[in-house]
Amino acid sequence: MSYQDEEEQMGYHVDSFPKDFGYGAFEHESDSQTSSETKPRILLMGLRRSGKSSIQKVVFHKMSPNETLFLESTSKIVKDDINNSSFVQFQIWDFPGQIDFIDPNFDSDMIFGGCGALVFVIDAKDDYNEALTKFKNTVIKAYKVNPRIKFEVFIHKVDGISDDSKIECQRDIHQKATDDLSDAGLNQIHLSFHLTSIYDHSIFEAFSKVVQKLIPQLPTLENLLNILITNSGIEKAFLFDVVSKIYIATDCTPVDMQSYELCCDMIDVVIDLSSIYSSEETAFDNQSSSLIKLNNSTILYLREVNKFLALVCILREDNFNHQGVIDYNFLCFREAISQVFELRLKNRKLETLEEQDEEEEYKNAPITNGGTSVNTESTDNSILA
Ligand SMILES: Nc1nc2c(ncn2[C@@H]2O[C@H](COP(=O)(O)OP(=O)(O)OP(=O)(O)O)[C@@H](O)[C@H]2O)c(=O)[nH]1
Ligand SMILES: [Mg+2]
Repeated sequence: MSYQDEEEQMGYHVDSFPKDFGYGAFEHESDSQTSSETKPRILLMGLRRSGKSSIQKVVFHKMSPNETLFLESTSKIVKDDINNSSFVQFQIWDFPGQIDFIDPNFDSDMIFGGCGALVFVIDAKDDYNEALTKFKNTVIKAYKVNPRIKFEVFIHKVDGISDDSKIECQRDIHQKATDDLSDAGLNQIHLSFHLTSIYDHSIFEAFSKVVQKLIPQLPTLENLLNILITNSGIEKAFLFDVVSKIYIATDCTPVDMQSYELCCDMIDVVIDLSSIYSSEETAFDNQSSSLIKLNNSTILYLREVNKFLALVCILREDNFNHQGVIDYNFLCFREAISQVFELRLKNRKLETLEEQDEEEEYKNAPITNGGTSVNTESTDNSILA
């Protein structure tokens, strides 16, 4: 069932972005769309009512946080395709809280096999001991099937909790979770912890970090951003996926929440205004840019990078005197990004051709060992790939 259908049935309203300003196929990719089976998966797991479906709806479907109060409990695995940019293509699987791994219908090889990241949501406002037990069992099971999974713990619903209590809660959960895993002989597993709430930007920030780990080109993107900021007098730059407002890369300077929030708000302003005053096609196109001067001599500057991505920078007003240099550097940056896309597309096409060749070779290989076709070369290649 698509989100649109669900939305109509439940009659809730989705704010901020117009409905048609959604994800779609990236035009360069139409001939090489990754099939949903091969897209990396992000699994959302955790106890019932911990907030999994709310996170998915708020981050990827623009549901306003208050509307999540009316979400019904999930009864079966809900798979959601995210095609937001050429770099970021994945599926999110939202699990029902009561799912039981001992159930013979739970095909753990299939579920954890193609999984890139497992997000385990723990309700910080609830007693979390039961959640930790479930977390331990989940990690043990998932790691056995696929040791490459990234394990991400969202200590969720931290709105209305004081900063001290948040830190104490994170420390306690971190300690207990790592102790549980070392008791199970799994010290080598790396866990990442995030304090999150759907009522502020923390959930977008945390999801940005989860998604970034699934982007193989991340170091290249970060490098390009570093080069851009050092040569343009920019303080901070984010490469945003415009629809979800998750940032897929930033430069190497530390991220502070306030700057991230400012940049998110800027995207909202730009998209909302241009959706009102321009046509559907031009709401976000290659002419899209915006400049906002703040009252503390700081400038926010947004430029379109491609159909799905925008660069949002924070810089001092004095440094903006050389706007020509900044704009020129930006064009070089945009060109470099498109080259990364092209390279990736070429590699994909090559991979597909190689796979086809291998299949052909395999079919034509001499038959030995009483009917079993043996072709060591192609087997080696497929392991390397
Ligand atoms: N205060 C607060 N409440 C939240 C937050 N996230 C989700 N909730 C609330 O938690 C309740 C449960 O949310 P769901 O998203 O349905 O939980 P779930 O994990 O999908 O539950 P199941 O589908 O039953 O497994 C809803 O009433 C949400 O409004 C949050 O960040 N803060
Ligand atoms: Mg749910």
